[in-house]
Amino acid sequence: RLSYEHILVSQPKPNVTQITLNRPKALNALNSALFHELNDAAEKADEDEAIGAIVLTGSEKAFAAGADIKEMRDKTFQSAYKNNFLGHWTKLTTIRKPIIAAVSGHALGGGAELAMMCDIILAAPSANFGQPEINLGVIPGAGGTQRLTKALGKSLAMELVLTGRGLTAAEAASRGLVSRVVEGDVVAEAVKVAEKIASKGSIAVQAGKEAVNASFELNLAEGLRFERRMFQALFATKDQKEGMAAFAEKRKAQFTNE
Ligand code: CO8
Repeated sequence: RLSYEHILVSQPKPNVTQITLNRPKALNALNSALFHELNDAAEKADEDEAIGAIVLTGSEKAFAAGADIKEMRDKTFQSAYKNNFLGHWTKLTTIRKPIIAAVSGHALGGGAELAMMCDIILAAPSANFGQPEINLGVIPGAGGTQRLTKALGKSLAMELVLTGRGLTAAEAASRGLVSRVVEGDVVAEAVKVAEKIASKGSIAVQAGKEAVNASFELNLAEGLRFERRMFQALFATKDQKEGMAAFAEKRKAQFTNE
């Protein structure tokens, strides 16, 4: 863990892993090496029984100002296509534990797309989100035309993608791109949310994440069927017995993640 070059990994609470993007001089521009480290750290947290949720953040000035333009500029179609350039970016969406993004400052291009790969986004008042790729002669390549459109609707997403203009934190919150704007320490608040999630039964948490994410892939009838099957399956867990017994006995549930 100490060997990462572009990220910092810490454990602000016994059950929370925090990953901090750490290329301050480049406003956390995302390069290939950084993504390999991010994927590795996220996978380790996913496999760690003690960890219940992950916080992903950047600096005060930038969550991430996008893919590293200097790394990209001389790429050819042939090499990008043959080597599946940035194909490993979506690895984060296969992590089973919840990931909470704490966004301050710029979240642009690949930085906005990275935030949108997380499960919950909390924004500082300084946060700004945008897809400025059009100014570089390209379009978003890691979900900006898809996840942003699902979050904001067609008209606003189209405006952002085609003009390159950004969204303020307040606008992002009013349109549901982020869950809320946090005055004060947004990272501390994200850790608090992560800790709260980590205190629940991990099987139910994983099922909740999987079911909400299914709504992006399935039609309503299939999504409802999936949800009901997961709900029914949870009656096989000890956490369901404990959670409902604790309610009836007017005490706090002690989940064992079984
Ligand atoms: N890539 C590389 N370096 C960057 C990037 C970046 N995206 N953003 C900032 N930097 C560097 C600057 O070059 C500068 O370095 P140096 O000091 O060596 O000149 C340093 O960070 C500080 O930046 P600025 O001096 O520009 O800081 P400002 O506060 O003046 O401006 C901005 C901040 C507005 C954020 C500005 O830096 C900017 O416009 N950055 C580029 C934003 C952008 O266009 N992002 C989109 C990139 S394209 C993309 O993300 C495509 C993703 C596709 C994924 C495909 C997956 C398959």
